[in-house]
Amino acid sequence: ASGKNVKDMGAYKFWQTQPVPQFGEEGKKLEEGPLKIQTVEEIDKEPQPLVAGFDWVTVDLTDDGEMKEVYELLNGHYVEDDEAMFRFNYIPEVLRWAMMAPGWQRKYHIGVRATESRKLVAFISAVPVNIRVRNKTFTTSEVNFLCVHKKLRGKRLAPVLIKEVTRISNLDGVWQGLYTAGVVLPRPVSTCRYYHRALNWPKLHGCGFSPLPAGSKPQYQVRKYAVPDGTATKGLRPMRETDVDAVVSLLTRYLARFDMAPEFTAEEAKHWFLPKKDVKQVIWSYVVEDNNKNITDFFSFFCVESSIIKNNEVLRVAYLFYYATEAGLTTTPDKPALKARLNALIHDALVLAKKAKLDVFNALSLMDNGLFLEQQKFGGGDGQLHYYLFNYRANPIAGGVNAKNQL
Ligand code: NHW
Repeated sequence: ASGKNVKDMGAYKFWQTQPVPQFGEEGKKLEEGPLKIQTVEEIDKEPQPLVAGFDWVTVDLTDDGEMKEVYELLNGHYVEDDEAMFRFNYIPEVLRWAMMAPGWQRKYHIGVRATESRKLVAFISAVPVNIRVRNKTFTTSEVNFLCVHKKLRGKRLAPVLIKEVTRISNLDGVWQGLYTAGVVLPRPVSTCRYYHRALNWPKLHGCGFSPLPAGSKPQYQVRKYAVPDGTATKGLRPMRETDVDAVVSLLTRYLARFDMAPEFTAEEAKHWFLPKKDVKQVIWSYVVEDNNKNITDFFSFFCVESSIIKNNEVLRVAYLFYYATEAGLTTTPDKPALKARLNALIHDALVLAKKAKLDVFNALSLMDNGLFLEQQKFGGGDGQLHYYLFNYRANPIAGGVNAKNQL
């Protein structure tokens, strides 16, 4: 991801005006909570005017034509790696899953069109998410897919889009935001590192994603990353709609172990974890059912493609999503048992992802991932993911760093 990596607040002309924790106050233990309190009456009823030649629109993602416009904007202009070798390719099925989650409203699919050509040139979106930070739970707008056409970069359009999604949220009585980015902004609540586990090493090598380590040979790498044909965990099966309540219960108890986590309703769990009848599958979720028909374990991963810019092919990338296991919930947490169980589950996740023809499996240094990343042959990547809260001061959440140190 591009952007500056400086921690000088003066450099952040826009962000220094926003209710976010600023650099320079780290280290002190602060009282957690909103930074700025306002009422709906104080919020502008109209958006800020755009420069001449551009109009605000809301995008109708239920319309295939408008969905295609968002897809094409992102496909050509969304996030790239530092060397511009790969760019996210969020297909409509993924965009629908991500932006039409329970509670979605069309007014949060905010676009900018060129007045004359009607071309969509910028976009930002949000969905409501209930998030718990330590012992407080609040509603946030989770902002994603901020994108400005490459020809309009550097013209301060991003701050205008961010202010617009803030205004729309505020008019709905939502005062907090949640977002992640590869760039450093004031000020991350947590920072994670990306880890990658090759599934299709020859393809990853061919496109420049995985170098051949010095002294190794391609066939050694292929052997290193080979996975068995079948899964090994007894009772493992795809999650079904009838599992939703059991999964929510298990996941809620498991996520209570962490300082920051979303809270899932049954409706949200259904949306986020159960595959839709789409042309292309986006989400894979599995449970382990024991002899007494109890759900003891759960894991999920989703796929987002990346375009390989040089040859227009795509990499099919799996991202580890939520997981939970009873092995992490014993009153005296037994680390060896948790470690063994997670390794077994993630090993099976790799088998299933390979079967689904995914090329690489990504995970972050968060939750309990430090217990399996090394053993499952994940390697640390260049990318970092910073987590941000808008209008909420929180002491840093160490999850990412701890997980990394456990390796
Ligand atoms: S992160 C992915 C963001 N998108 C991309 O990287 C796509 C490729 N890049 C672009 O399209 C996931 C443009 O470069 C963008 C910036 C649009 C990024 N987040 O218009 P200007 C998300 O979608 C600041 C926040 O001239 P530009 C999450 C930058 O620091 N701010 O730049 C999005 C500078 O401010 P400063 C970012 O290159 C969360 C200003 O933008 C940013 O033409 C949004 C420059 O603007 C980023 N990723 O366009 C926040 N990248 O203070 C939501 C740059 O330094 C907040 N900037 O002068 C919560 C709101 C909801 C609250 C509810 C109560």
